[in-house]
Amino acid sequence: MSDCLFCRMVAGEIPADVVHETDRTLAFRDINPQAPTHVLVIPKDHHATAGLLVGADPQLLADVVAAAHAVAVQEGLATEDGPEPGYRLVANTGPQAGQTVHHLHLHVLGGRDLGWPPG
Ligand code: DGP
Repeated sequence: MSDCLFCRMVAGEIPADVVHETDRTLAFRDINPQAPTHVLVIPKDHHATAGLLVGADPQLLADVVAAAHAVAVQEGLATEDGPEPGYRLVANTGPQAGQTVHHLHLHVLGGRDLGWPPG
């Protein structure tokens, strides 16, 4: 989609600080980090939400989650077989949850104690 910010990043039209990439996913640092590690993981194809993607292409949703875990391992937030020290995956979905970019993205947050409940 030509008017989608994240599609334009996938296309290389807008610069991104890429930390991980597969043939179908891209991960880059958030422009406004909320934690020492704050990376966004997206499918390269445009899908607005996880709920829409799981119906259209469930394997791609699995690929996005796998990429998020790979980022967490790369960032020292988890190991291949364990969750220590830990990280949070967030998918803001819809206006009341604060989704501002309507291209599915998983926030990978970590590197500090994360409070609960979130704001
Ligand atoms: P959300 O509120 O869940 O839709 O999160 C959108 C995130 O996208 C937000 O944390 C800020 C980030 N963001 C917005 N514009 C840019 C950009 O141009 N580059 C990068 N790297 N991140 C962006």
